[in-house]
Amino acid sequence: MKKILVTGALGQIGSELVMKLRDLYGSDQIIASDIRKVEDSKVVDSGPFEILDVTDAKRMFELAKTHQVDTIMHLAALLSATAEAKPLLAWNLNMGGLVNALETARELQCQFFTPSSIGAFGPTTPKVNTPQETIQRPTTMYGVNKVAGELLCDYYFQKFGLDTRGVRFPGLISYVTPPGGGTTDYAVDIYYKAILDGSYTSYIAKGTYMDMMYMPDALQAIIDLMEADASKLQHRNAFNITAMSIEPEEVAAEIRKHIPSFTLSYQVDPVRQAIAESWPDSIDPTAAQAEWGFQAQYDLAKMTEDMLTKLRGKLL
Ligand code: AKB
Repeated sequence: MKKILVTGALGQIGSELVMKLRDLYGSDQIIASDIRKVEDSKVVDSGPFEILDVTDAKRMFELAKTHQVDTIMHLAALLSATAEAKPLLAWNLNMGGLVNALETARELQCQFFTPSSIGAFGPTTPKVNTPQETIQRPTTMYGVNKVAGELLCDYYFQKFGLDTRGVRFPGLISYVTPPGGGTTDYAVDIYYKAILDGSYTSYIAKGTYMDMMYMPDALQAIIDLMEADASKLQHRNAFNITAMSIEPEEVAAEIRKHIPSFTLSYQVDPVRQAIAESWPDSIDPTAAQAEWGFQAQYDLAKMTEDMLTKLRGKLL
């Protein structure tokens, strides 16, 4: 039976991943951790929870050792827009946290997962159907962290034989925990505002395509990749995965099928727009499909219907 330490467990991915892992492997098998504790949180209340600042290498190692974990899922990180506002903090947290998690995994011989992102690409990367292996010269601190992270995970596999695995996530959309400080967050905010106000002002310009994915597909991808036959994995740490390539007008049109009066306007944020323009329009997930059977279940229409239904239940 797996015993998994999850860092950043109260974040956008962590708060849903922990619950799914507890359903799959048992509540006591999943050690959730985050830099702070939140009251009335399902993650905190449904199983073991530990306070962990991922830049504290000693505490991370001790926690992993005490709980005798065999897997580390390292999610704690600053997202792209926050990292651009606080680049040194991003370097220290994103890279420091990752190297501490990898070292803990190496010493305790754990299987290891950490996400990369479409942010690992840059303006000189081919923009459409971006290949699995291609130019990676990102122009953001987040992107620099993600490329370095992909390489570091490959290094730990090649040098130490550590079973490191990862995906390049697109923007993730969920009704459970809002993201914080990302460039793709508009695609979450738009659904909340559609329900609450019937209108949304987008900070991302009309016609700006980015890859996105609904959270259930993202969680399933993590589980499938971690359970995949290691002998079939050639890329290991940076599989392109995506469910849809969309821009604000397309999301609005889909929302209007359920809320006909919904209106969309724009007040473009130059910082997040520049980040979005430096990223691909669409990425090619064929390596993930071929090597471990990745397949998204939700397209824009199916996701929109589910988001609006769930958010109505939550917000109204
Ligand atoms: C962000 O916008 O920073 C993230 C990402 C695509 O990695 N959602």
